[in-house]
Amino acid sequence: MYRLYTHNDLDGVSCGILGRLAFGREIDIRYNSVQGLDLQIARVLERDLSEDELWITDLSVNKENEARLDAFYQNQGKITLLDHHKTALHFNDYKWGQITVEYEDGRLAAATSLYYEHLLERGFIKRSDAVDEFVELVRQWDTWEWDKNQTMDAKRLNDLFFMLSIDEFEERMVKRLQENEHFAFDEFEQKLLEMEETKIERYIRRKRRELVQTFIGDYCVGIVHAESYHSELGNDLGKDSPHLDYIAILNVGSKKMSFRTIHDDIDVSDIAGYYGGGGHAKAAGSTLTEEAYDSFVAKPFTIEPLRLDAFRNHYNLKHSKNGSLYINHEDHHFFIYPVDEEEWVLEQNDEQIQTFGSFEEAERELKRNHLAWLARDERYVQFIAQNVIRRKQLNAYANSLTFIRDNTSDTEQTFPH
Ligand SMILES: [Mn+2]
Repeated sequence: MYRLYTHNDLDGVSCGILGRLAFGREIDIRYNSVQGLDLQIARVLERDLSEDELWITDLSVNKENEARLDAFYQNQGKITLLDHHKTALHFNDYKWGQITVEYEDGRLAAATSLYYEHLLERGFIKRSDAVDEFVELVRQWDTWEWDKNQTMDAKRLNDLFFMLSIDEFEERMVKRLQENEHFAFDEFEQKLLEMEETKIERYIRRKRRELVQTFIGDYCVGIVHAESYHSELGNDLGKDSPHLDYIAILNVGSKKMSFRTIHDDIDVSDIAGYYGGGGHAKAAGSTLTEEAYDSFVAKPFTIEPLRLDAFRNHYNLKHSKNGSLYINHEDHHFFIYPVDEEEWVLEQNDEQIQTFGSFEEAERELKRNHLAWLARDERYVQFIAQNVIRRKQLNAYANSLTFIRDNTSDTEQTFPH
């Protein structure tokens, strides 16, 4: 018997699909959550597995199972653990561990692409264009390379995965890959996907209005509570607010949290690791511990959500050489304007607080530390008008000084109060 223990996400289940393609009914496939795997592994290792071959893909095991698996391997047991998570790299110390995070050409690895190559090498599966294409979509989805390459079918594949049960998805995909030369969605799936895309867009718009911002440790964090679409949320909210170091997505019901970042200099697997979880540099997760609950749920509870930058403006625009006006919850106003290309001034309530090398840096500082948003045109026009009036008053004032000076014969100046 062949046995596969794999993750219950798209990457993990696609390993199952490959296993089914290779071995049909000769393979026993178990889809597990990160938390559920260890119990399953402990249980199966109690059985007589002398005739069996085992794979664990897209997941790793705890210390006890690590020792058990090594003993099993030393005892002529056939086991391979294939994973692509950085947090699993220490399994490479074992002959039965094969962890690849990145290929030599710079592409990131996924469990599905690693298992496909493993099965090809062992001669268990036949290469085909359809399977190549399917594996590549899964790889791009799981490594988030689809976003950079705009491989929308990779995202659609994951959407479809979430719309169907695991069994139904597995069955559909196995049939598709066996019968077709190339991988494609059928008409029914395309219709479903269109509806789903509209639904996700609406969900993200609603969640954006619930996003709160705070500092936790050294990081400026965006926090949102959500049960679904964590990847899309993390990505869209992160891009919408690049001043945030990462986005924390909380599910108090399931006591889980996900971390996502769009920044290359931030590694959210460190943050997840701190709370006992793990993952990748750009996407990681952990359980919502009591400590995490305090930092991410209790303390930020009274913070008002981040307001959206005005998006229908014609005058008050970012990067404007005439200046951009921002306001915050305390009704302070902030003005960013260029002195020249390399010097941007940030003013708070008409007083300069700092200068920056670019508009982005000034806005980042403003958004991180003053929680301000781009004001609407009406407010901008009012602000500019007041400034014109103020300037006129200043000019009149300066003129009056000149007038006074011109009318005094001595050099002493009289200042009106
Ligand atoms: Mn994976």
